[in-house]
Amino acid sequence: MTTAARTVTKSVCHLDCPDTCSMLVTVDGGVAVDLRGDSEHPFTRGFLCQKMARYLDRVYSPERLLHPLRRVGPKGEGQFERISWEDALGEIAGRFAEIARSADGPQAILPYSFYGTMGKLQASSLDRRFFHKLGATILDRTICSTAGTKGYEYTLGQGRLGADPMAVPDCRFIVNWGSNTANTNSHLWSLMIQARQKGATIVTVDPYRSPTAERSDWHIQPRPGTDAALALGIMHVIWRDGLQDDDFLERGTVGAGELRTRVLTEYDPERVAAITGVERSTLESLAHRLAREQPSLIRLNYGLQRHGGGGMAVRTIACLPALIGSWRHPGGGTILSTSGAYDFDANRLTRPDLSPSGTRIINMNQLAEALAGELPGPPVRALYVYNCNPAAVAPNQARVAKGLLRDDLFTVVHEQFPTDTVDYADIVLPATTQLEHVDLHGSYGHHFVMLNPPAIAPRGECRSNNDVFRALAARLEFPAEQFPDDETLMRQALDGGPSLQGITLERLEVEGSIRLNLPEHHLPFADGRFPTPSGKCEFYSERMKRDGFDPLPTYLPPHEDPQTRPALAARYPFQLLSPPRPQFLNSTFANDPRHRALAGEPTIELSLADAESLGLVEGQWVEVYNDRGQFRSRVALTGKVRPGVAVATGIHWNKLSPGRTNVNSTTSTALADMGGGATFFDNLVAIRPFVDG
Ligand SMILES: Nc1nc2c(c(=O)[nH]1)N[C@H]1C(S)=C(S)[C@@H](COP(=O)(O)OP(=O)(O)OC[C@H]3O[C@@H](n4cnc5c(=O)[nH]c(N)nc54)[C@H](O)[C@@H]3O)O[C@H]1N2
Ligand SMILES: Nc1nc2c(c(=O)[nH]1)N[C@H]1C(S)=C(S)[C@@H](COP(=O)(O)OP(=O)(O)OC[C@H]3O[C@@H](n4cnc5c(=O)[nH]c(N)nc54)[C@H](O)[C@@H]3O)O[C@H]1N2
Ligand code: SF4
Ligand SMILES: [Mo]
Repeated sequence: MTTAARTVTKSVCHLDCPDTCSMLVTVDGGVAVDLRGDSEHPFTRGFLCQKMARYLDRVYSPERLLHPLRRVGPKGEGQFERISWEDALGEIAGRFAEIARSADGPQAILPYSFYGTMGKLQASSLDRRFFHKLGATILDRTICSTAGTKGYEYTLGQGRLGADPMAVPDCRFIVNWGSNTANTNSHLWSLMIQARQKGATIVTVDPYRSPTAERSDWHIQPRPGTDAALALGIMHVIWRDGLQDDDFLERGTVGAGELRTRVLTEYDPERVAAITGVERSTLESLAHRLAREQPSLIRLNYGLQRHGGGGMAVRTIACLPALIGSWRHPGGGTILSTSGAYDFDANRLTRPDLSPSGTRIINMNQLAEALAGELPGPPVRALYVYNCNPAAVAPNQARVAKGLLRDDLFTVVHEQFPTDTVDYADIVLPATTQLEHVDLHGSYGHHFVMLNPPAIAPRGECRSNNDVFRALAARLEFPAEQFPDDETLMRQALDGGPSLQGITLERLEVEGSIRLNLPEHHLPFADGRFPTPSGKCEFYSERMKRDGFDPLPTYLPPHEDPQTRPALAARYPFQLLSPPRPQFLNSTFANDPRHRALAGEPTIELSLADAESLGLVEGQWVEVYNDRGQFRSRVALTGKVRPGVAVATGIHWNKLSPGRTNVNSTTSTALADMGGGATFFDNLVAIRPFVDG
């Protein structure tokens, strides 16, 4: 056939990114030939980021997994033979059934997934139903955002609600707090630039001069993990100088008196400077401008919460807008996530009721411990990985790898590419990409519901996550009505609460993207009412007290803090941050030749003073290490960190890294204070020259 029509499909970017872009895919003769940002979409505004601009190279990459595979060599070596879907599904169903019947029971099976795709269907619908029905261990998906979400929720009553991103051009003072917005939320960044064109100031609070800090008007560089102390110092200055919004405090908060006493007595600018390294004059000026230049906005992101006290830090910063009344103004307040505005019926999609009560829950950050049999309950005998690459992204890689090498572990990996994790699989299943399957999307950075119809046929024998779970459910003779088709699932998801009223599949099929039923500028807390137990912003939280936390905002130092753990810091003197490179989306694209070329080799950024005292020079190969492990990288003297801090951007694949280990060889499985969150950036390391051989 040579004359198939040229069509344009409206697709949705599936990546774990707040922007959830609308994309136009041109298909000619069944082949996608062009992909670009949708210029009519109010948030996408016609551009995609550098990661997705060449997504078609990924879809048509010769490295794609196209057929089911069975392991033929030793674990970890990635040697496979092609098998049929029949054989692959038969083997998986057979092994699962056998484990479920054994004395260990179905909880010996562990699903392991994250948001390789954010789609409602392919990320979290039939997968959850399948493992619930099977009685498998429940995975607590904590690797990204749970610490801060919990802290934010204690304070404001909803972990995923805040200022309206579309109102950001009206802001006067914008703080990117632990947020590399220019790279990780580039469409919000462009709205910040619009605000700047109208006179706003853009500030970034980050221990690293990130690309966002570089492009900001003002960069404030605290010591890692000390953000709560900085926020408490801001409160001190605000109350001391009478810049608070007394009316909002009165109407909209509880515990203002107690908090005021605490910050005035305990968090004077000298003490805050000693903890954070931020000078008194900087703190005072930041506090004054944040309070006075309204609307002021704090874009809180995930960087600052990957520390021992990350939940408390977010909780503390989330108190600031109520103190200064910025919730009153369009664009004012904080933005952590917007996903709480969507009234999708998540339980209807995931059916937690199918899971036997009392089923074990495993925190995904503790995969190393789970595979080593160190957690309560039966041993993990089977692991089913999808939407995730734990053999590159999970902390304490040496122990994760040791677990994955276990001969008695049956591992299934459903993937698009031969990742680090695939190398450990017993059975590999080939996954469709976003252009090859259907999905329904919300967002955590805007307020549109979006439909992603398939634009092209699946490549090779690839199947979507839901297609595989339907097939496995059939083999295990689970009731067919619990595993319906994707259209039924989309209708169930859309049959939710008020923000979705009138948003139907039929409308989405025509319009592609529809804004939630919200006022033009959504001002969730302008009236001083919050969905907390008290109905106010809780400076004092009875729930936190009950859960064993300080009920008032406070500073909790990092687990691996040079100030409070000097003996550890004497051995491992650098606080190592490992945020993603702009070219990679976590470990996605880290195998793409073009993205890799742009990203360059693994680097460790150090201050000149530290490099000199270690006798290290630009470009030299070093080994970065601690008790958990080591990885190699080149010294980069970029002037972007202060002494005592190091930055290794990632996430490189282990097998494509020199020495075959990446930064997560050094990161810890210790949990944050709240939500079982990860502590990737709470990581003391030492650095020595790498000597080959
Ligand atoms: N290009 C790109 N975009 C992405 C991603 C990606 O991998 N690549 N990942 C997506 C995902 S899954 C997520 S969760 C988001 C993450 O979005 P962000 O939170 O913006 O991402 P990070 O780069 O992890 O962290 C932001 C900044 O926090 C800083 N930071 C580290 N520790 C501290 C601290 O103690 N205090 C303060 N104030 N700052 C600190 C880091 O130096 C970093 O520059 O981005 C999403 N978007
Ligand atoms: N040191 C350090 N470690 C980190 C972080 C950090 O900043 N520093 N960031 C952490 C954060 S915030 C996160 S969110 C995690 C992310 O970690 P992961 O969730 O592992 O994210 P990715 O590395 O993007 O891997 C997602 C995988 O899903 C696959 N995939 C995509 N779509 C589909 C699909 O439809 N079906 C199937 N079966 N597979 C699909 C992709 O091919 C890709 O390999 O990493 C964490 N790890
Ligand atoms: S900005 Fe985010 S949503 Fe948009 S194309 Fe890039 S990764 Fe996808
Ligand atoms: Mo994330």
